[in-house]
Amino acid sequence: MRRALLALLMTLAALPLPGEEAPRRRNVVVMFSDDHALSAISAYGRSHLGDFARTPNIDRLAKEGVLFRRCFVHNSICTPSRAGVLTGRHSHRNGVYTLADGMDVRRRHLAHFFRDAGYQTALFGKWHLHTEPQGFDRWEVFRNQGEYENPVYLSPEHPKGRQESGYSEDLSTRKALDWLAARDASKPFLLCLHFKAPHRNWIPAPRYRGRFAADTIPEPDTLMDDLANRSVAITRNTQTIGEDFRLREDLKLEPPAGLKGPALRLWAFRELGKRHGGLTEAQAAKLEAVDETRFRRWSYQQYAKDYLNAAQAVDDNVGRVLDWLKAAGLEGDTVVVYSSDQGFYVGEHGFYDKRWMYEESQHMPLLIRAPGAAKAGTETRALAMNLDFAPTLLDLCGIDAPTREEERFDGVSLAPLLRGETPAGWRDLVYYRYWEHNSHEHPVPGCYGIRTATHKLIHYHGRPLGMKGADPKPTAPEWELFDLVKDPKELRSVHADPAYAEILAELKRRLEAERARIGDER
Ligand code: SGN
Ligand code: CA
Repeated sequence: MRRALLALLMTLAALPLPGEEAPRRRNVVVMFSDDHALSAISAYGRSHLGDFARTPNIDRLAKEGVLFRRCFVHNSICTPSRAGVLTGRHSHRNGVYTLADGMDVRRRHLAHFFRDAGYQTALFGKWHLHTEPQGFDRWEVFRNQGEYENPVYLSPEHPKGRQESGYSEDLSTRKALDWLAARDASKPFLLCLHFKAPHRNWIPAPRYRGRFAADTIPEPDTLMDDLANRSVAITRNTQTIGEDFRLREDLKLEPPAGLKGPALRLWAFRELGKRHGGLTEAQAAKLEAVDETRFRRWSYQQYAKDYLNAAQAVDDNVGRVLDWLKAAGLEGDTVVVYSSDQGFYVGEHGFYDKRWMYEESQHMPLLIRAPGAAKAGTETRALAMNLDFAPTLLDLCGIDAPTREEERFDGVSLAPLLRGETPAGWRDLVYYRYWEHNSHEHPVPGCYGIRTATHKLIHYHGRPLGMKGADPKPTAPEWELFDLVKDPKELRSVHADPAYAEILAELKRRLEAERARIGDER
């Protein structure tokens, strides 16, 4: 009897008092783009792209939420980054090392954890984890990278895909909003809207095609980087603007049939000169040899314009989702995240693409709006990672993190940072590992390293390790050490500078300790 009475009292104590709100079950919207560089997001401040990079809708999230200045990816390539976001685990702990690895369909991740807690879950847009998405009540995804125009969507009803007409980002967003409108309003939701843009080959929505045609986009001051004073590896890159572009797909040129080799390149140089160098037909015809500097600078104009124009549709659609949430009265109950699978080079070091552990590609944008849980309009410089997204979202929604060994997170919840608190003992480094040793399209040797608030240590270990898609040939090991305070653009590795001997030894010790801590010792 006494026990029953006690149980009743305890139940009553757990109920909200009159006038007190029941614990809220927040909804979650994750908007995740592909290859969106911080330099192209105006919330991050003025970059070399100046006023040409304007993202008013993503910037709303900065005004109403928290902007993370130092969020880094654990492996700067699409498929592994996405697996890291979903599982909260490093590559060696989720089995997705390279672009060629699929997500094991038995592996439980973010969507399962939300669904188990009573959430409705949905995913629209890019997936790129090769196997069929699991854990989502509803999904419609691109096959592999997907297409910008008239994309094919795979879904449970159309496992082989069905083509739709329109522009990728607008279509995926329409699907997401339709799903929201038709959802069961008595349950909370997790919506993942994964954009395709601004991935190569940077095809803008029709409404932005030709925008900036008459303008000159400012160049980064490292566009003509000679790549001296760094690893041998960086000099062997094949992601240099101009030189490593395809004339048709990347430069949007239409070469006449029959032209090949040097004659074709000279033709392209003249065309670029007319389009981006202000040359008349007669002036262009007088160009007798390709000038590599001008070839890169003119190619950069084409690239930067296409990149910014493709990214604009992402921003538009972020705005559509934010407007919808507001109109539906859900703004105050919904956590909104904006991020991208990694950073990207928009001309820095003369590059496009990612993969390297240098700042532009290791860096991820991250903005989180969480009414009641995040201090609006603030920013943090604490070290964050993509592996933290899943723990953070569960935490914000009051869902326990998984405790099974094979599901336990490597990342941690960013919730204290959202409240403006940096807990004592917060991580003082982030670990990075790229496994796709010299894969054919853009060879970057397998490497691992750490980034602290002030330094970056990178080790190209040279071992292919039998990774899918990697080159089986080993390479000579190399080190790079950057002093991010004195050399934020990473133009001079100081690993062999005697003045840094002590710092180097200390960072090598910390790197080994981190590898041992997370069990990544291959
Ligand atoms: C494609 C691109 C590459 C890019 C990879 C990986 N070439 O292969 O430039 O590095 O995707 O991108 S393309 O000519 O086909 O566009 S990722 O976003 O999936 O990691
Ligand atoms: Ca990507």
